[in-house]
Amino acid sequence: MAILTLPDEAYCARFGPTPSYAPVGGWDQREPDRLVKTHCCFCGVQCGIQLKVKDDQVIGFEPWEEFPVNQGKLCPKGVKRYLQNGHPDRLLAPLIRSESGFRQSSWDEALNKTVEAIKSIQAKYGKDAFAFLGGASMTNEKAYLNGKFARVALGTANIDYNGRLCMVSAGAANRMAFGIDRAANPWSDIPLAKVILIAGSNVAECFPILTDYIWRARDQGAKIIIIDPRITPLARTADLFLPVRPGRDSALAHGILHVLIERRWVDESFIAEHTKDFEKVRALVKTYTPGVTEGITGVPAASILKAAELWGPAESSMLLHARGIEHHTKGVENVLSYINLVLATGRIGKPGCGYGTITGQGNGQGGREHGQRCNQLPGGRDINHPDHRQFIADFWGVLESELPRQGLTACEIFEAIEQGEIKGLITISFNPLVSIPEANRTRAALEKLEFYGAIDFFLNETARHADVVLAGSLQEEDEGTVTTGEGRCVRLRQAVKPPGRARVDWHIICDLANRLGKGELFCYSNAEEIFNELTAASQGGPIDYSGMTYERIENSMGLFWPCPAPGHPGTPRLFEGGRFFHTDSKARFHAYDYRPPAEDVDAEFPIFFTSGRVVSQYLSGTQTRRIGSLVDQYPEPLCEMHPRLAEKLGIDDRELVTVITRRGEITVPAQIVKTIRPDTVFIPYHWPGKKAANQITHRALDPISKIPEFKVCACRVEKAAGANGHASIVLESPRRK
Ligand SMILES: Nc1nc2c(c(=O)[nH]1)N[C@H]1C(S)=C(S)[C@@H](COP(=O)(O)OP(=O)(O)OC[C@H]3O[C@@H](n4cnc5c(=O)[nH]c(N)nc54)[C@H](O)[C@@H]3O)O[C@H]1N2
Ligand SMILES: Nc1nc2c(c(=O)[nH]1)N[C@H]1C(S)=C(S)[C@@H](COP(=O)(O)OP(=O)(O)OC[C@H]3O[C@@H](n4cnc5c(=O)[nH]c(N)nc54)[C@H](O)[C@@H]3O)O[C@H]1N2
Ligand code: SF4
Ligand SMILES: [Mo]
Repeated sequence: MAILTLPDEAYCARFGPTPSYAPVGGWDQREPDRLVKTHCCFCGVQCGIQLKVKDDQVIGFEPWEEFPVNQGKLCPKGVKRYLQNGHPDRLLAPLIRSESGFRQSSWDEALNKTVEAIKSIQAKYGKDAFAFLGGASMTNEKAYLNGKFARVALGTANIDYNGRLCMVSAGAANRMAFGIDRAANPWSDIPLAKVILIAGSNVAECFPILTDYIWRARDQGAKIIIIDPRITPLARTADLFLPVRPGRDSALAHGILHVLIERRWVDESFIAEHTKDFEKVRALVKTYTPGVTEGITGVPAASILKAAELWGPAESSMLLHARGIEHHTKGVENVLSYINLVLATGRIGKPGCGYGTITGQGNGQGGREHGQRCNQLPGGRDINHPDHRQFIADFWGVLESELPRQGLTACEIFEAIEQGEIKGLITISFNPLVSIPEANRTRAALEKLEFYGAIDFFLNETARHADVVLAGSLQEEDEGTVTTGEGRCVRLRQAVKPPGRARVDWHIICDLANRLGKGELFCYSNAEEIFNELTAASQGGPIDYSGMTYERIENSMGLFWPCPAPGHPGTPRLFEGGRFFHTDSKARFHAYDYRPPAEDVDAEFPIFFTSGRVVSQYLSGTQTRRIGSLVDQYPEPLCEMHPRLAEKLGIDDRELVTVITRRGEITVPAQIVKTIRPDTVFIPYHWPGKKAANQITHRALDPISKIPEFKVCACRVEKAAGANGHASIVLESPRRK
């Protein structure tokens, strides 16, 4: 089997040795004690990987070629993910903030301090004054436990998670259109499609391994259409690129549907038999002629016609989208408008025909299923539905009347802290100071809290404001499962024990519950027991895992839900035979007229600002800004701008520019590229402090999903005051490995 940790000979012959690619201190050449088959800790592709373990430390990796999704392939982050467990910044003990900074403490002291704060805040201000924020990088087991802990041990309504910044627009739209929230197809369907439409996703940088599926389709003659304000790496190889103005996607989808109807490329019999409300959409899109649509979206009418001509008569097709259309105040409406194209042509529920929102975080799918969202109970149950409440109350052995009601969403929790309504907070696997809009407000809110506790394995920027930091576990330090972007539940394996005095996350949660007097409901001897409780709690619910066991998952390289019985094979492809998950089995069209973004460009702020990712950095950067070779690949945030805009402003490549919005400003070097619309600038958001894109974004929320409008606001761009020549900024940077 090939070992990928060393650059191969052919590579070295061509490029010479690659010292910067090696970890600090060089490659670890020792023979491992064992190889552990598990998954990458980063994106929703969840590539299979084998971790090399020596003396209870992760020292490297080997490909896991049998895992079908990536067949041994890994992206730049995947090949470096192993460097975290032995990292010098790894938290090894609980920390307590004192006058002179953080000091290490015993677990007893840290946990008691946390529990005392919970009790005193709740006694003084009520149960809901203490909030809990979870995350979707964690396992299904922890997502379930977070929800149970908040509702049963804390008794608070205010629990939500970082997927509120990520998957919720797609999730809401999926439930509205199809009655279920999951990718409709296994990715093995992608190479079978003859047309692939990708809206608002930089697949090559954000889901590198998924690119392979799209190229396989292309090799078999598929046409690729990309909709994005930037010519992303994948767009450079596409058949058709639609350079949409930020914040205009629902109009663009309506424009394409207009042409499909005019040219009679809609499947009237599928629409009649399997869907509802098409007539409302037909009436709505009448006015979205190619000319009108061009006026709104900036996409040439000829390209709109071409998109319809490719999609309309295709024998098979797949729609994929990600945050580019979802991070909007009309994120749900954008998704529903694109789904209309799939339903109108009836191409779903068949090999090579379907749909998928590309799930972001490692457990972006499972993280939204098991009850850590403010409106959700385990099994995807609705916290407002009396029967669902009763089922879970009985299952947990508590009174239905004691089960909290729906609470606030993630950004709303920070607003309630500002208002003084929430006084205490615990976060686990979330770095809101970097990841939610208007960082200055977030920082002020954190300082307003009477108590803040963070559970993490690195001291992330938010945790620096904590009173107590509880040293938790990395993905490879715990057992569990995650559900991938396909809807495939896979098994994560513990490779090593948490180092020092760090603890497995779920032990910390259970210990807190115990100290809050609810220990009897949080008695687990291993992660499998939590999983078995989770699957039992999901039985009969909208998200049914009740047929799954660790053994079954491992034996079949993952199981797709719904999997409602022990002998059930799981459901890789949804909607076969045109059967959807609403009670009448019909899918729903939705007719939302286009409306502009919350903050559109004007004379004072004439440029669109948008933000997103680069391939070598991950989310708020806590994990990847510590890995030297990933930092070298893209060391600091750059502001992408078109040469025409740069010329107008008199800016050279790598010269410092200041991007100003109504919230604040950020100064970074310019990166002049022809691959972005001249009316738009883009800055990746993986850095904190003065380099944080979220200093200038805004908290306008989608009314249904409550996702912030990360992908569009209005800005002004200027040559930085006092900027002299070409600059590189020295960032306060964590230690490197
Ligand atoms: N390298 C890397 N990979 C990651 C992550 C990471 O941080 N780094 N994060 C993971 C997570 S959690 C997520 S959610 C995914 C995100 O995956 P993606 O959604 O693919 O990534 P983004 O860069 O957020 O945005 C995608 C694209 O949206 C475009 N865009 C901006 N505004 C608009 C608009 O109005 N309309 C349209 N159609 N497009 C627009 C941007 O130009 C960008 O190319 O990536 C996952 N994978
Ligand atoms: N401007 C702008 N802002 C954005 C976006 C954008 O496109 N533009 N994208 C948004 C999106 S899609 C997302 S998903 C969010 C993500 O934003 P966050 O969720 O805040 O980002 P992360 O970096 O994942 O922060 C998670 C923290 O969890 C820790 N962690 C990871 N795994 C575990 C675990 O298993 N256990 C414990 N205890 N800790 C763990 C990491 O060390 C890190 O400190 O950012 C959002 N913010
Ligand atoms: S594609 Fe995603 S899961 Fe695969 S190696 Fe890269 S970051 Fe990890
Ligand atoms: Mo995300």
